[in-house]
Amino acid sequence: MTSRTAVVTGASSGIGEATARQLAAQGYHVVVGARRQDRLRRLADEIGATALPLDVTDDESVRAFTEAVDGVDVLVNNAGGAHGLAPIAEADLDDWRWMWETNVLGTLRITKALLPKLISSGDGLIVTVTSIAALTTYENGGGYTSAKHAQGVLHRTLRDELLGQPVRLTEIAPGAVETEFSLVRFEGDAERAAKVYQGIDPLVAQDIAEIIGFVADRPARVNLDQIIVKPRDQASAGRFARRG
Ligand code: 8X3
Repeated sequence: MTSRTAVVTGASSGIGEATARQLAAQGYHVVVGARRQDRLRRLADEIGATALPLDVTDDESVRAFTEAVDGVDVLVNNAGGAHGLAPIAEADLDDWRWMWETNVLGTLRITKALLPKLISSGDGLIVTVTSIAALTTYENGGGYTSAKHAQGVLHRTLRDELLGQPVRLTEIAPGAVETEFSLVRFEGDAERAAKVYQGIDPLVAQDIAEIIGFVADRPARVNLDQIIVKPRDQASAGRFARRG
């Protein structure tokens, strides 16, 4: 039984929740952070994790969270998401601000805050869940792709800056994963969200969680730098093989 501690952000649903379950099953002491406390506590009770309130866009919340965590071996930067799907010409500044705050500055805030603990663990690991949107652009996706690119650059820069320190860094860049992602992007429009995954066999949160579990359990010498994972039915951000 490992006594390693893993922090998972955005853990109240989707990839974050599945990752928390996966790491708990692998014997990690998991600290789950998210804004939605009711869901988070239910999850924590179920898997024997510690639930702490966390809003990665808020300095004070990140400070309190960091203080409450004794030691950290693994940080999974999962909090983030998309708001809207609009051409640049019609960009909603508030949507852009939200995406940059959560994906980019949120990752920066929590990573910076937990970095001393990750280094002093002697074998730290930072997994950042970006997206294929961190590697490509697509029409109407500028707010999200630019935020994901910036988040990816932050993560990859840290890989360089931490060279020589006992911290591994893995970027996971998923394509279409059926979670609440599209529901959030389309502000609760379930019909529009469902269309994103219509006629394809999308990835599910557990697929990503198992990859993170695999990454976490590699020996300290093994750094999986970047993992791109898409459904078989998806060739690129905009190309899907849809049935029916
Ligand atoms: C989600 C994947 O293709 O909608 O991160 O940008 S995509």
